[in-house]
Amino acid sequence: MALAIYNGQLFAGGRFGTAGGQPCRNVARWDGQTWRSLGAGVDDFVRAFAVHNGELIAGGEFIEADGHLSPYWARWVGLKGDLNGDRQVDQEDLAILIASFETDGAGDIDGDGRTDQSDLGIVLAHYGRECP
Ligand SMILES: [Ca+2]
Ligand SMILES: [Ca+2]
Repeated sequence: MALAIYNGQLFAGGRFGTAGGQPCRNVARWDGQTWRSLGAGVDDFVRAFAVHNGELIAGGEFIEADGHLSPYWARWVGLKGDLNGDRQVDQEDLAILIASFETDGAGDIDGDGRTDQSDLGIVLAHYGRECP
């Protein structure tokens, strides 16, 4: 099992088909409330994660990632401020941030261990954006 914190969310990789009852193929993302899939997942064992240049890199024994040929490694580019992982930054993300304000909870986007105005600034700076 490999674990990483990226964009304020916990990522888990390994060899599994579901996470918390959600279908997740070998890789999953915890948004603070529920496990979510990363697209179509990857087709085999995830061994390790690394965060580099704002991207989450996964390495393992897979050949495909999210339905594309991507042997042994894959990159996940998150949308900054998208706390619930629905690929857009909107009032739901703002609500998650406000609910965890002044705690170490789900709204800690910059990873300094605290949800505060700098994280709020990130959400507001990206508000209304959607991932292509
Ligand atoms: Ca969102
Ligand atoms: Ca923070």
